[in-house]
Amino acid sequence: MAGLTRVTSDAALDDVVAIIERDGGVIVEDFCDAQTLSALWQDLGPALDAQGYGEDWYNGTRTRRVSSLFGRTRHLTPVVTHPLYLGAARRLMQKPTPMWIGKSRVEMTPTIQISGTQLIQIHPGQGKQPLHRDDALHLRTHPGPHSRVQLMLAMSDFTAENGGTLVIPGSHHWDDERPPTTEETYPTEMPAGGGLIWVGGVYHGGGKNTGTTPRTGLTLALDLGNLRQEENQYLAVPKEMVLEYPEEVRRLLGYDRCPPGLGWYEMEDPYLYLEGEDPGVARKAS
Ligand SMILES: O=C(O)CCC(=O)C(=O)O
Repeated sequence: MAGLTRVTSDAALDDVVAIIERDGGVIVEDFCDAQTLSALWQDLGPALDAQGYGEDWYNGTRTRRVSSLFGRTRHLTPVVTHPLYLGAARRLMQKPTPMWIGKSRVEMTPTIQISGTQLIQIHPGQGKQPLHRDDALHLRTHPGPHSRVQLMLAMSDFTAENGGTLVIPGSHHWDDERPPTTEETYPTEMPAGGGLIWVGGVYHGGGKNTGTTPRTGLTLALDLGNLRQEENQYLAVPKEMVLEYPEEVRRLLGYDRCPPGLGWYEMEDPYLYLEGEDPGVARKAS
């Protein structure tokens, strides 16, 4: 097959979900508006400039990475709640799961949550990253149900020369015996503001930068709510900043309870703790 299908933000969610199910990913050419992109650069650019290169072959010795993104900028809400990204993530992962509780046959629908966040700047001279599946973090076997939907927002133009993410379309259908090869990859080419959305079972990796300028991407992962978050969002985002986000984002950051009962605090929805009095503090004081 050819590279990934390209759509624009006004594409129908049903169509985008069908493309992702088939190919494992899609490119949304106009994912992020120029104002948001510029605000993200303003907040995150200095941290990137202050960061040294990675020190190992996987993270890249000519690559700079910055994490804790929801704690460093207040401009990620339109990115994580983009209707095609969040919409596709919900449709692909939040599948009702039937179970018996006593004599009752019930269905439970899992939540989803923000997992890892990183700004990744690949500099000239950086070689290609080993191809991998991001859901391997959760020791998943393949093929199987989707447990991660990832986004790469192009903060600068992505080209074949400057290290645009290499993707093997359709590889989420493969089993765990078939190895990925560079020959099967397609580079992600998209203008700054474009977004690559892909599922965790797709083989991909950062490309080789043979150009003269760095390539910068902002990546976010949404995972099923019953899995451990890749990045510890409770430490990455100070509580005062969590409170500045709308309810949907606070819940995505992990202040939510995944049915039937994961993540509770004092036997309640942890979201209640954010705004109200902390029952744990009251208990410790008594
Ligand atoms: O930077 C990229 O294009 C992909 C990076 C990636 O897949 C990773 O670091 O795990």
